Amino acid sequence: MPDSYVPQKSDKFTFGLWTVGNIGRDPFGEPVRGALSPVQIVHLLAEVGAWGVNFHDNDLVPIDATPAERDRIVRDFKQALDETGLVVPMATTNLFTDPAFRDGAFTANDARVRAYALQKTMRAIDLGVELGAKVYVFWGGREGVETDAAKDPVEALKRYREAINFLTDYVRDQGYDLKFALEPKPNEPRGDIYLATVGSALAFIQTLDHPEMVGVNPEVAHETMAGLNFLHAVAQAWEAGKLFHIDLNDQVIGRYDQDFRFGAQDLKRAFFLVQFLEGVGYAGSRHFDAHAYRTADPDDVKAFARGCMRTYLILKEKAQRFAQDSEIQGLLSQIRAQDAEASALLGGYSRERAQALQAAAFDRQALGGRGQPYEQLDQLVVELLLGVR
Ligand code: GLT
Ligand code: MN
Ligand code: MN
Repeated sequence: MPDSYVPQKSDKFTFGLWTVGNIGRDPFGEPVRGALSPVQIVHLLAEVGAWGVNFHDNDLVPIDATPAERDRIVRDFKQALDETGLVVPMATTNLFTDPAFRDGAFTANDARVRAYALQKTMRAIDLGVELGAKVYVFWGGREGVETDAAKDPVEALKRYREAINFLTDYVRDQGYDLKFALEPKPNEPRGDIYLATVGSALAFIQTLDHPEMVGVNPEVAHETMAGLNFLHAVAQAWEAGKLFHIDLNDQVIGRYDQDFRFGAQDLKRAFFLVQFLEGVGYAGSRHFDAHAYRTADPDDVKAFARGCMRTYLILKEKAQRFAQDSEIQGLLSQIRAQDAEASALLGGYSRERAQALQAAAFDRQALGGRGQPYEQLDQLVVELLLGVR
């Protein structure tokens, strides 16, 4: 059967080294899969059809590597990129695995830890830029607390701000073409993490010295863990000009941090997300920050990666069908039809408009008596996704 769901470079599908490289360790169990080298992962991603690969500094260069080891690893990695044509659109810092960061990095109570975190991040930025990254992600997995007795939350935000300001100035000083993307998460691995949601990150960004350099990297699972509507978070980021990157995966509300294959759990929400990203013309990476089930063997890991991209492309096609479906579009034009006389009452403030509004007569009961065919519309969406229209 001919297949139109084969990923193309223009789809901008990326994976982190840590995603298909996940060895299946969890808090209760040891690894179930052997570690792949970065070079092997690049070849695996090329085989399944990805466009790019992202990494944390220590996914690529172990934290204890000597300068000579670093140079060899980076050289081999670059060679694998050249051989496969894969690009590195994004890089980030691991500020969470090493015990040094047990109380956070930029918000740790120990000033020496905060200073080390800045040094580590500057070096990781240099590495990311060397490999071509244009977006630099900050996921503050350890930036939080288990007990609020430990840190003053206002002081923590001040420390966070000072760190991001320092690093935007570093990027400017180096003349790098690099933007930052803050990745919010409500909890896990800390009991509570600062800047827990996309909304809180967006507000924080406006307080920075160079807000134009800083956007967000929303992740499906992270907003979903908090029970929030991911599409709304993405839409707000987009509308603010701050959707610099996106982490696609899936998650059941209220469960542990699952990082499931994109679309594995909630196809309907995934559909509305893809429809949004494609509809507004989001031009950044479609990054899958997910990993295969712990039960997966190496072949199943490839099936996982292919599945993320294939589901995205199928949903993209469904969005085109949605736009072409005459019944759906008919309902939408009925729902969205605007009454010209009423519309004239709306708009920016003027004294005349305020007076016209004050004088207008509204038939409240008629307004309340008017229903909307959202059941019909939603059922059509469900049937579209189920493949019967
Ligand atoms: C980590 C986390 C992700 C972040 C990555 C970037 S690492 O796996 O769960 O959500 O995007 O640091
Ligand atoms: Mn996650
Ligand atoms: Mn993520």
